[in-house]
Amino acid sequence: MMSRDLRRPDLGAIPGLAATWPEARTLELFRRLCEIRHFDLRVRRGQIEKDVDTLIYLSVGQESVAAGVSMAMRGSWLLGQHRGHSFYLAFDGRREPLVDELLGLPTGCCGGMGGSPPIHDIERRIVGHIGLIGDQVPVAAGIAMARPGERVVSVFGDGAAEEDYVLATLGMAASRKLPILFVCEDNDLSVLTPTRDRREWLLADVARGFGIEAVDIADDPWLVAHWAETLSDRLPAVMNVRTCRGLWHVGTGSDDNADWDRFALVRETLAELGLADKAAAIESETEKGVEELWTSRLRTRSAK
Ligand SMILES: Cc1ncc(C[n+]2csc(CCOP(=O)(O)OP(=O)(O)O)c2C)c(N)n1
Ligand SMILES: [Mg+2]
Repeated sequence: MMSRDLRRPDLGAIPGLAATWPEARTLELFRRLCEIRHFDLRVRRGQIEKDVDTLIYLSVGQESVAAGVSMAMRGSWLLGQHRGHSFYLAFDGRREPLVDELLGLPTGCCGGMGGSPPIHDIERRIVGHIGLIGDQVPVAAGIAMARPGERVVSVFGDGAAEEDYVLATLGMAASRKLPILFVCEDNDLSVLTPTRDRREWLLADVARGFGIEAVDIADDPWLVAHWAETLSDRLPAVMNVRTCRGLWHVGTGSDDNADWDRFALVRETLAELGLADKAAAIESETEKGVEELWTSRLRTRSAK
């Protein structure tokens, strides 16, 4: 099976899954999605308006992966890649040092010098990325070995999945039974190169070859949360999640050619569940909260 054939918004779907969730849990899931989306849209605006002049990588379009995984794994160690605001927020990283970092303030989590890739909040077990794609995966294994009994989430892209040290780490995690949930945010792109021009193998097949349980699914957030929860008791495990990058690789541009619009699909499901009004209220609340945060940090910056 070629990777491209698996790029479908319903890959791995479990019909009726969302309807089995209690309303409060669904609304919490949607709140996390909205926080990520409105945060990154605000970062984008900040760069367009020249308040943000650092290196940024945005998760617009891919929000549901982090939101879904966090429903089961918040509190674990988290090692993400350069496109990491989504996981940082979903794993409850502190907001102010993140905004300050993007605004170039010394109170930022990297002293205002790093931009998106190295954002971290060690007290909350969120470890930053140095910029070499996939290198966070062996580091995640190191943390799992150094901290027996603590779970680790290791996030990487479909491009990074091709690095030898990522694949070697899967083998090691299998041999040592390390409690790591490996999450591949598979947007089918390494910068601008689609997967079909890079490889023919599937990450899930490779993982299974090592004896690791693996799923290959679309980014329906209920489905992502379902598998994160199911696999959290059977680690190590791999989730390859098909998702769509809504903006350019780096910065703020948009090429408007995403295979699907997950956020719109989630809104449709919420409407089917009779939750359209509550969802709309959550969306405007989170948007307002993000705006208030940015206004207050921008005010702090101009006072300096
Ligand atoms: C080891 C290494 N090789 C190459 C690069 C250059 N590079 C930066 S981002 C990127 C693509 C990453 O793709 P993916 O892992 O799928 O993440 P995405 O940007 O799609 O989220 C590449 C090749 C790098 N940073 N590190
Ligand atoms: Mg990619």
